[in-house]
Amino acid sequence: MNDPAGSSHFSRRKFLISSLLAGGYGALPKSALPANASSAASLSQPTGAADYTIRIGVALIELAPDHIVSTITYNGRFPGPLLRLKEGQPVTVDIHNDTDTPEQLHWHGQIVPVDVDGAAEEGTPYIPARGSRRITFTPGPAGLRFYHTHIAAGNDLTRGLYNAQAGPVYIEPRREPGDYDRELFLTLKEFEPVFSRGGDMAQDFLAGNEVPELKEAGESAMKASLAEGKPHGYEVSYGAFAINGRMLGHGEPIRVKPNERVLFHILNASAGELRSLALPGHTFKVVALDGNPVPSPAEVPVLWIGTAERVSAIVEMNHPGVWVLGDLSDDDRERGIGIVVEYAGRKGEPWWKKPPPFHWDYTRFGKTGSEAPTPDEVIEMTFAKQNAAADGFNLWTINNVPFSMKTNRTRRGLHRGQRYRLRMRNQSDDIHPLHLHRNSFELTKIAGKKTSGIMKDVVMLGGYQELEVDFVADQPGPNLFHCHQQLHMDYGFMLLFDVA
Ligand SMILES: [Cu+2]
Repeated sequence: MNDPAGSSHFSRRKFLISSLLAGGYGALPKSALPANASSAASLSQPTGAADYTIRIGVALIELAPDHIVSTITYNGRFPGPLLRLKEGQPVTVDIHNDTDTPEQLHWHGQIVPVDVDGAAEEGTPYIPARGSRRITFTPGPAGLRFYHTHIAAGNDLTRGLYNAQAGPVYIEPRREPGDYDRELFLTLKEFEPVFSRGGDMAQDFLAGNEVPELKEAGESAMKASLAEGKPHGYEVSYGAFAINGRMLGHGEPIRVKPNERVLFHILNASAGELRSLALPGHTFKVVALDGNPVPSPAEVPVLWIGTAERVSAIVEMNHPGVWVLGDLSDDDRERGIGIVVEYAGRKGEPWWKKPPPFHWDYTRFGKTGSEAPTPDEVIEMTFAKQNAAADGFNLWTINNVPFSMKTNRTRRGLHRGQRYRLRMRNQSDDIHPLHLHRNSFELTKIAGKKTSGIMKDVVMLGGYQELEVDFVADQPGPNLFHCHQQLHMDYGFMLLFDVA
């Protein structure tokens, strides 16, 4: 006879033990794990020690003393351990999956082969449930990258990036620019996702104008759907936000000295949130976007960081006090997205002051007076939303077709070595953070304004706006293009470029 109380007691206990185990391992160097720690699936793999070991498993994360969440993590913590790699120096990573479902671990922003990239759509093998995989790759390009799960969540908010499966990667360049005193890594993330209807955040922070023709098409499609009696498609909102896994006021403050120059490496590891950050009385000198040095470093009062984007910015600590480095949204900041910056010898309540309105414009970090080379081919892409068309979820299309692995309609062949320009048009009012695996884009035109020299692997396309980016098709095999909002990529917003 099963004793319901007994069995639940057993599984609870088992859960606690596995989270304790998971919590016990940080980013361990060589041989730090017992040799028999690997599971059955890895028995046929080489037995030497890996450079890094990552364990995927459920753990409890203390966002604040009275706010503890259970979620899937890397090594029992959030963010996952900072992996410091060296450009061009091969690294071996053991990835253990202690969950009951197969996993993918994606090396975001790195140029690596399909076998290790971490996307099932490209053909990367899964890390089996209760199994493991050992991978070896050569890190690059240098700069701030990250690793995260690449599992579709669909309508299940316990899967994919709705969990805490993300961590920073820093690939040390062969030569480090040294215009700062120390560096700090901040990972932004939300917790406790719930479905909501409509009610999107204000999305008017990107510089540039809407294209009337795109707006008319998007609005009339929406109107027609609502007239048919359809509700607004589901969105996702969140109960708690954190920087480096702690809600505002509950982590250690960033302690600084006057005149210190701090290089912040900021990663937005959200499933779908676009974030802003300001530090009252201070400015950010943006030196790199998505880990790539920008041609024209420039000072800005506010950072806007789309889903999966990274910003590296130097702050000169020249305004002593106790401050909140936080999101411009009062609501999100009160629910945790901020961190206290405390000057030596200063005490008291941290101060917040909302900065004046500021539009984020990638082009101000671009080359001036020079255009990108002419591409070999221009690919036109229009993104559109079919309101609530997939069981109440919005369905996303590229040139009217939602992604499918079953047809060839969402694959496109490219010639190796050719330079392609993606001319992208957004027929929706959402901002889409667009990502191409195993490549970097060069931004060439944003909302009508030409630019060059800015290399990124994610770029935000504003509501009803246009954007052009170039890339050279030099990675053979499938290269996955998608919107980085979990909800959008899971419902159609993907395409495969096959380079041959
Ligand atoms: Cu999107």
